[in-house]
Amino acid sequence: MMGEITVIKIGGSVLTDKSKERTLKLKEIERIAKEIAYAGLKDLVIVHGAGSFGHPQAKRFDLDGNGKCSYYTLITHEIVKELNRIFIEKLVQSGFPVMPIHPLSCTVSIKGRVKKMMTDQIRLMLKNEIVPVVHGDVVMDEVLGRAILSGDQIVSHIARCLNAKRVGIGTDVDGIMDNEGVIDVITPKTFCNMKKLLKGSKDIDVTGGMLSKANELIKLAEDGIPSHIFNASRKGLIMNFLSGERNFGTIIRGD
Ligand code: IP8
Repeated sequence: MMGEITVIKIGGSVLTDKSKERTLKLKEIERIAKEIAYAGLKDLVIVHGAGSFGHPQAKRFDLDGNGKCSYYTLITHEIVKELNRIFIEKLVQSGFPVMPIHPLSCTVSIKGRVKKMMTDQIRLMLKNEIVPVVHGDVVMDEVLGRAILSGDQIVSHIARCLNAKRVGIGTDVDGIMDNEGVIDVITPKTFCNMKKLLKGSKDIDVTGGMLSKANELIKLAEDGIPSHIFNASRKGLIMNFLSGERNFGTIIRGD
């Protein structure tokens, strides 16, 4: 039986060193796998970003621009799949029942936005107490030929389809900041004034950093699904989020 669904995204900057191509933060991946396993939440969907296992390659091959070479698309997909396999391996070693889902095989986009993503297999996994682990990917696109799909967009799509109760976005910063520090709560109304404070990423990021993340989550909040951005690089916060705590990071909600 499926209960109330939680979707958590672990950013690529938490799992990999974004300043060096194809470089893992293996100790961090192990810690995160243990925290998720320890929290023991089964009605959970995990999504992860690509970090240095996808962004530098997509940039080099111009996959966020006009590059259409199918070989480069394949290489980029294989690299992010490699990160997914390693994360899955650490979750399994921590005693947590997971299975991979690769968006390229179940998603079609139109101008870089999800048009269709099959979620039946996600529902069946959850019904059978298996936690799906999905990732940002390159997918076939009806207009562009292929497009890079961020984990953030995948999070909001899955959260809507499954009517998720909670959405957590684990990044390598403490939340959304203004000049005085972390902003506790953001709503669509307050977001307009703070948009200008948000920037892209300092490292190579073909999907747009904090600004596109916030844009995605504001739309989700308008549809009635709140989300919580927090620092997943700080020990214990993933577990705290999964246990229902809310006194850290930034909450994005409808009003
Ligand atoms: O790291 C990007 O996903 P994100 C996916 O969640 C690729 O933005 C292949 C760069």
